[in-house]
Amino acid sequence: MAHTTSALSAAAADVLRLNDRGDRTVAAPRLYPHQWSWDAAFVAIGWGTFSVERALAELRHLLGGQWRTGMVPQIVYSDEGGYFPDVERWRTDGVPTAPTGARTSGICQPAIHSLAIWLIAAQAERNGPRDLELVERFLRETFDGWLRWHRWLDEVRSTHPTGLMEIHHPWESGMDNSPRWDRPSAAVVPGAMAPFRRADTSHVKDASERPGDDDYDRYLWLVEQLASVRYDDVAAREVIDFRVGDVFSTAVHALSSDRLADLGERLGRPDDATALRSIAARARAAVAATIDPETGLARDYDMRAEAWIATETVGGFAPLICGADAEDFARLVQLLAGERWCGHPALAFPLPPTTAPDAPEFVSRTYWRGPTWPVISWLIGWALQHHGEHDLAERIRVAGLKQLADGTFAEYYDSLSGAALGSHDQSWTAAAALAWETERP
Ligand code: 9WN
Repeated sequence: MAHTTSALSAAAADVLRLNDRGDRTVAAPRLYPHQWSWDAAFVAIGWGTFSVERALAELRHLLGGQWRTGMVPQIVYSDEGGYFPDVERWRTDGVPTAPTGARTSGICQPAIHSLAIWLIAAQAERNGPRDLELVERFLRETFDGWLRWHRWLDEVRSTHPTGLMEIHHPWESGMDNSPRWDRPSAAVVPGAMAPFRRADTSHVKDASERPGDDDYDRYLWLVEQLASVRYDDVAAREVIDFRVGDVFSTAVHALSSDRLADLGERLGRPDDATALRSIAARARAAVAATIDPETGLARDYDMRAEAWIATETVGGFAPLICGADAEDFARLVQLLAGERWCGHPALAFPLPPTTAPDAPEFVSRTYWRGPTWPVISWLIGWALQHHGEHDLAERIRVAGLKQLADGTFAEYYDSLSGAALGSHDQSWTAAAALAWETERP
């Protein structure tokens, strides 16, 4: 059923309600029955369009899973079953740095949360004093937690000479089987471990939409390696087969650190705001330094092989997320709008596919190897708008809403046929619809 725009917002809000578990939202009804870190941030943006209170509860719940190190974990588990790896597989129970009040995985995801808080605060300002008071209280109570998260990413995860944020598992990037990780993943050689059975392929019937079994062997092996050092950040660097500087996560960190600095100023924490501005500046400079002079795209860095990773993926547009100097920025805008990317004639919608359609690694329906992900389109569009690129931002918003008018709220879409893929009723897809509707000029 095709949705008109206001009906789309109503249907999107229904998806959030369907996946609502009171103070947290499951990422998808069956495939992802827990709270995921970056999903929760997008989802909070969605909730914020019609309930600031519920949006803040989402982020509060996620922060309840924060590690003593400052890490905000990739998954805060609920008691619902049906997902693998289950929490036991992580062996985080009893790890000295793990939280005691929540059961979590042992890795993280991109730090988009402070952008979410910033957007929710802006919505509260439009709504009036009651919501503003909720945001002020939320900030007083949680600012230190978000600050510790950003400091940990800076002090512990950004120590490599490239200044890029270091990840130890493809899941930490949120773009699990992206061609970005093909080369470093080839160096991951799974050893002996307890057998396992995947749950995802029983929910998503066409296995070609998901990562492969060999990907999963590597994912689980990396979990073994991290668990073997009990998630000690320094020891992990020594044992882990996968050590990569993730340029997209670095850009997200830069963007969010700036937004948290804005919030710190508002809260009367000028010193913390200054520290956050420096973190943002360092991360932004690291992103800029990765730009391939030939293609204009930003690159990841394989820290074990000591080599740049120059795949043509959406990760290459990282400087658009955090801002860059005018020349680099303009070149990327042109590239994104052009025939190799959004303007590619074979695309169902003029939206950024996760891999360039003419790149050899492109597969239009396989997870992060080519489909379009609405939240990624939304984030890029928001950043373009924020940096003054209104035309392209608006074109992405309009196309994004058209894509979502099928009402499936799919996890991702075949970038060539436009078919809905993965889970339906995916929470962050509903959130993207709500955010786009709210940004209507
Ligand atoms: C592993 C929840 C998550 C997203 C990720 C996406 C997918 C998990 C999985 O689902 O990853 O984290 O089991 O496939 O890749 O970005 O946060 O929606």
